[in-house]
Amino acid sequence: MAGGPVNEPFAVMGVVNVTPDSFSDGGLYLNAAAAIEHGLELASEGAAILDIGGESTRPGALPVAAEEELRRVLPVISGLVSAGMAVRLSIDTSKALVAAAALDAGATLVNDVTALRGDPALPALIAERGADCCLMHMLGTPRTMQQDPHYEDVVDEVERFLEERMSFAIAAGVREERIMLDPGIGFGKTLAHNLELLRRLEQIVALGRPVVIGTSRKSFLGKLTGREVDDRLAATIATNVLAYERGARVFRVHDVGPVRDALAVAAATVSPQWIPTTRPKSSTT
Ligand code: HH2
Repeated sequence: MAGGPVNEPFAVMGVVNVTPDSFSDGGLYLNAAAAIEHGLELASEGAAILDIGGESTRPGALPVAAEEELRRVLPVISGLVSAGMAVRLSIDTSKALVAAAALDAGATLVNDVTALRGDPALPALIAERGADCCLMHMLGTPRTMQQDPHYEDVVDEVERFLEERMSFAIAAGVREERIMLDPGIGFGKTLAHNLELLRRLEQIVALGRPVVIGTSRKSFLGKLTGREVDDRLAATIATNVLAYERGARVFRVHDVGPVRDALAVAAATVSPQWIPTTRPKSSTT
């Protein structure tokens, strides 16, 4: 599952939001040509996966009809496939109708932030197509999730939820080796919950499936640094490196190049049997 362009022991998943209202890049890539160009740029920076989404899940976001979501994402997936890059395409959706068309067009991974609780037709579709899927934890719905989220022990509860969702997916016919798990940073979590999940990420890694982590530019990083959404790259890198060290292997980010560099250094340090093959143009000490 992990494994980027030069057999990296991690995979960077570049975000391509084809939406007017995503929290950090809403409206920038609503036009298909701009979204395709952005996807190609992220691929050239070293993304192993591109995650294409047509519906924002930011706190307070309203649902989008399947037809509109399809209108946004399908030309982008087709355009990226036609460009013939060696990058896997993921569809960020909870709707079977959208996932089916995306898989037909060349996507191979379904990233469902509801962890198969949103559309009863989605589990069978993923099973039949033999697609990979990412199951993510979220408390409530995007409209309500940040209204005073509460847990007895956030890590225990997220772990139990992901274990149950994985069993559900397997019972629906999804092969275990197709499943990735995501603790859902920022989805019904306070700053303290997000930090606790990152601190004890090994507990989620112990479930035995590749762990996806999505901290990129999120508001808890703004709370910690006082920085606006377009100025949170350093904070994003810190969380991704920490998550790698604790066993996460797929990193969903907006800024692929810098995060990939940071992960290459982290991976070479933590797993010395892997060293990157990239050579700089000039040598320095
Ligand atoms: N975060 C977002 C969307 N999808 N999927 C997974 N698996 N994990 C995440 O952490 C995750 C996700 C939110 O980020 P973004 O897509 O940039 O914003 P928006 O939902 O506003 O489009």
